[in-house]
Amino acid sequence: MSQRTLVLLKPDTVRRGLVGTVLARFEAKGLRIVAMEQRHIDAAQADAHYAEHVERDFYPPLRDFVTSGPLVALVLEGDQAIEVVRTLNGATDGRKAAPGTIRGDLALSNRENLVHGSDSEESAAREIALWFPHLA
Ligand code: RTP
Ligand code: MG
Repeated sequence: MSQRTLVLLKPDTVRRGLVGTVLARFEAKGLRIVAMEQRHIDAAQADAHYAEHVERDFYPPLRDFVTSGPLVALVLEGDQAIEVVRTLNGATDGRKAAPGTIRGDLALSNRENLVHGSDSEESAAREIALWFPHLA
């Protein structure tokens, strides 16, 4: 079943010059880029995106990180795109993520882990509406 999912290439991806490398992995997998934009978000947009995490202990440094510089937001489309992107991204903690995944190959942090991918159909719909309202 074709799905759309919201992906972020977080500020560490931009800072490290890995936008092309990470995008190439999604494209090579066969996912189609529906929309893509580089943005430097403010705290309000971070809070809206991470609504489920705003009360968590780890959230204040996460907010500082995702607002620390430009990121690239995109919508990817393809068969089972939500789960496929999560599998490509790998486990949250880059130190534990499996080799072959984006985080496993390229990240060494639990916070600065390069990528975000929507975690369910409901999250994808909410996040696509938040980042790209014209697609909702
Ligand atoms: P994401 O939402 O970014 O795709 O990552 P995820 O589902 O694998 O992880 P999630 O649990 O949703 O956490 C969101 C982001 O918060 C940062 N994080 N820091 N204990 C910590 O310091 C901690 N835990 C999570 C990461 O940037 C994670 O991707
Ligand atoms: Mg998540």
